[in-house]
Amino acid sequence: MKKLCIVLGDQLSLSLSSLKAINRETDLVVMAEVWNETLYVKHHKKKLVFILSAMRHFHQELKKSGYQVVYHKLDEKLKFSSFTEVIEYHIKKIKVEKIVVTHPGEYRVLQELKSCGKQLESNIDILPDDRFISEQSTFNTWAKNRKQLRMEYFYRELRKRHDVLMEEGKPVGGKWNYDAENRKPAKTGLEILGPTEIATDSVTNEVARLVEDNFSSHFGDIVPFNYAVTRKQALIVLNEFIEQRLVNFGTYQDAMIEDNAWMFHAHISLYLNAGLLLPGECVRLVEEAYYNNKAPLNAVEGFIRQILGWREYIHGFYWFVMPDYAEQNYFNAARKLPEFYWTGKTKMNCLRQCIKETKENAYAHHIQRLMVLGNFALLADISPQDVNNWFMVVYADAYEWVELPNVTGMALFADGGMLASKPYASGGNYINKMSNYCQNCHYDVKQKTGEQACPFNYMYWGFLARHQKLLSGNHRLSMIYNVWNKMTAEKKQAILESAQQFLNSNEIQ
Ligand code: FAD
Ligand code: DLZ
Ligand code: SF4
Repeated sequence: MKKLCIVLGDQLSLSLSSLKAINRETDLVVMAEVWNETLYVKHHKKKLVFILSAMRHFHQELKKSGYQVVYHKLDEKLKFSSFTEVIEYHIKKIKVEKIVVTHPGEYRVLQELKSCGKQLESNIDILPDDRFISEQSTFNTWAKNRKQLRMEYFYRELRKRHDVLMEEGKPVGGKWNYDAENRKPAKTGLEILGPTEIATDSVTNEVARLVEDNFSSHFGDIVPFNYAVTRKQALIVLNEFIEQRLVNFGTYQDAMIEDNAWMFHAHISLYLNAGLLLPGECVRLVEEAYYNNKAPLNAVEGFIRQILGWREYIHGFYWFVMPDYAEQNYFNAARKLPEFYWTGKTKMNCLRQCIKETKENAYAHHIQRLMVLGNFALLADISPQDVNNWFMVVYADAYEWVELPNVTGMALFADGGMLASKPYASGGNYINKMSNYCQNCHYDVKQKTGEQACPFNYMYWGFLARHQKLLSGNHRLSMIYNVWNKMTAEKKQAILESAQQFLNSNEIQ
């Protein structure tokens, strides 16, 4: 009798709880490329190449570490649609005492594994997901009985609990948060090194051919492919970030520059989310960089807040609010996603740039996702279902546990404020301040109404006016509603007419 350990495609860590629970010489590990996982959303081609290549490399690593592993490739004679079919197949072949799996990242997969256990009448042990710093119970205990679930307070708890950037029980430097220093636009002449590029090998090339042959209708470019596909390579990316870009990470965290997709960001979310890097090691290495005087506190605290704060919070939040959360639609937004989100064909330069880079890289940084791509969808009342689908498709780091709260909660405020304290809505001014996109735009960011005016400007007010009943009670919006209420009737009418004309125009069909 053996244990059957299923390692999912985003669980590529040798320290995984399921691997720790088996005997590497006698029990069996199974990894499988299955059609349902490649097709449940039409993933960006680059994401497919990344995941499948990283899975195949991890299989080699498991073998080297002495595990008994069976690996099923997508294009082999023996094809599997689902994890259930894979488990069923192995249960028929060998006597299985128990199935062991680390808790999956997505609710959908958890349901599948649970019902598979029932259906096959086999024991299935779902072990805690140890690819995060905190356990789910920590979030649940923190969240229970709280009126509001704000990231900042969960982050402070974790700083204390894990003793990160702490000195005698107080935050290093005296403040928890240096965000106010992290909002600078990029100045001209700033030197920004390109991202770390990892050369492809024969495994990745083979997977790239498989993806081209089988998923040609999916969005996105495969070439150039410079992503890491092993832990060793991912550590190179992380270390180069710490050596070269961390120093400026904080200051220019929100800045956007035309034709520079990478800025001073780390580009590691796809590795963290697939298990190639662990959040704890990223936090410790960056903290060390601070104590070794390699980077200032605003950069180090800013980065640590992204991982120890946002990433942990988002993960805990997802499992706390699922499954109902997937249905949230506070504004009853129903417009379908404009075609330009796929083609990039729009006169709005900010959106054109972000979509072009997303297509090329399966990557955009946070402010591009939030304040350009998400902001437009919010202002135009685009259906949360469509927006979530788009964000799940286009990014190499997208899994529902992280994509859904970021889109439904942060970008769209479609949960009515469970995650964010107010909608991240903004006019063109913000984009103009934080980027140089407006310099090359068909529209004029300074104009508020009329054909030439920046659509973000009138759409911003149009959104606030449409949803005044739902939003005017929010004290963080009271100043802005005061401005709206004081506008003359003519001005309001001109804004609303411009917004209506734009929303009915070809530009957003
Ligand atoms: P950096 O800016 O260098 O930050 C470092 C790390 O912090 C990231 O690698 C990531 O692991 C973590 N992090 C930062 N912000 C967040 C956040 N809000 N939530 C969770 N982790 C965070 N992130 C994903 O990993 N997958 C997604 O599908 C995803 N979808 C998003 C959708 C929207 C609308 C928004 C606004 C944000 C989304 N994010 C998502 C969060 C964030 O944009 C990405 O994690 C980040 O851009 C990844 O790039 P990076 O590694 O260069 O990050
Ligand atoms: C994303 C993904 C893809 C594209 N393909 C596979 C696959 O073939 N086999 C697999 O085990 N995992 C894959 N994954 C990752 C899973 O979708 C992921 O494990 C679940 O979304 C749970 O988070
Ligand atoms: Fe975007 Fe408006 Fe600036 Fe054009 S003018 S780039 S639409 S913010």
